[in-house]
Amino acid sequence: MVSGLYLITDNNQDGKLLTKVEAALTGGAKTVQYRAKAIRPDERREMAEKLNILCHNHGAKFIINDLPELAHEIDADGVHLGQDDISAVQARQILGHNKLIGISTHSVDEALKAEAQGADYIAIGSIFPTNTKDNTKLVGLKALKMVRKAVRIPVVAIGGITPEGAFEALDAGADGIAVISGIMADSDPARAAKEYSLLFNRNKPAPNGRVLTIAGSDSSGGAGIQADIKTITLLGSYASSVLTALTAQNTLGVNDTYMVHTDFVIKQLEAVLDDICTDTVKTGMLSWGGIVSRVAKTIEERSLLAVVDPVMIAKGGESLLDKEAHDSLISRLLPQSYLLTPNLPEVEVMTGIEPRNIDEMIEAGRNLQELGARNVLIKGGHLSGDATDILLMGDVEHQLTSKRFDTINTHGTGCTLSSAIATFLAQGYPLKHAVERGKHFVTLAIEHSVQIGRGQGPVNHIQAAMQLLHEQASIV
Ligand code: 3NM
Repeated sequence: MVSGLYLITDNNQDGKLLTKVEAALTGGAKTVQYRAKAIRPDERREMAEKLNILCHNHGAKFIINDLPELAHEIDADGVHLGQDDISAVQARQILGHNKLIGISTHSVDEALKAEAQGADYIAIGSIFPTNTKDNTKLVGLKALKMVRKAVRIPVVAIGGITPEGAFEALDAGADGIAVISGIMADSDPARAAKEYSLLFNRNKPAPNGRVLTIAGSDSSGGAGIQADIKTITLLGSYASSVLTALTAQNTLGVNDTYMVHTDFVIKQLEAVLDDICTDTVKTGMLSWGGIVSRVAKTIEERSLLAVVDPVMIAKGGESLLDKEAHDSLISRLLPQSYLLTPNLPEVEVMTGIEPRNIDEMIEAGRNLQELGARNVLIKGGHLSGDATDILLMGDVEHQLTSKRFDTINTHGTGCTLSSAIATFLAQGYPLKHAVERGKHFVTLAIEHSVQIGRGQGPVNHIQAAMQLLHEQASIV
């Protein structure tokens, strides 16, 4: 069965093809199609043999474009044919019954014909505009939906598919998502592949998605690892945790802090990652430079998708990190973050810009991307008026606004937001959806806060989660 992320290679990537395909396989690609047009036959065969071994080592299928003889010679898993290539019947004679035959289609008629000829799966495209292939026909999501209804074999959507587009194609019934430029042209193909792969977690039974939080303990239960575990669990995912520090605190303040030794932080991290693994990571207070750089190294080595809440400044304005931790955060962790979620004082510490309006927030966000953050969410809660956040996704920017509530019970909002986003990503929502849902969740949690303790109390995770369930039930 062909399903999940389907990577297509289009050229030799300046000699980096094997490295990039390996990265995509690490990121979760389930099938690789080798599409090598302008290349000498002996070089093509040599590369195909290497890719075949690589895919099989990662438990992925390897398919050759257009050439059933080559697929047969190197014992690949199958062949993919265009409408002008040899027929599926002829390809079957060459390959036998145990191999896969895929056919490119552009309409219900072509899809039905491919199924009747014995195709094991079909590709349908182009779903969105693409610059990667000349002369493709734009068929759109509507054709994908109709084709999905018309045939029983797996349907792979292709053409111009970004993660947001993939989310829509999966809604339209696609079993697989085929991607070239979204992964091969990305400077970080492993994380790009992971971003697409996580979309297939959608609709799994609870706990759906695994989220690892790396943060400090808040004995009052409102923030830190406690807020993270409540958020992740109440939203329906599996929470694992690595503790970096213990605090003795309540709603009135932090009385004392007990640091966890860096080696023990890393032991916890490796124990989780070597066994249950995780779909996404959320980092909160990392305390010292040693912890920051070793956590960053692990995130890099394993190409983890990390939501980094750069906890640097307490609500009262005092610094929570020493100089070394602060420097490591900027030089080591920031370049490893899939999404960085600073508030305005943290933006100022990291960029030197003190944003006073939306334009300055965008400018500072671009600086953070230049420092290496893949995506940035700047939280505008410290400005007056409605709470407007800026999301920078690659070169696209979005403004997300929510109502401000008149309450002092906002302890734990940053932890709650970043772990909610990490949770929705792990459940198969693409970034913009995950951020919107996370923001909605934290807004509900602030709106429903009740007075717990005598000081700045916690937000209400349980009411927010119940409200979300209620909203979802009324949509269904
Ligand atoms: N076939 P990208 S579109 C190889 O419509 C191919 O059949 C298509 O590349 C079809 O992910 C396409 O960069 C190109 O848009 C897909």
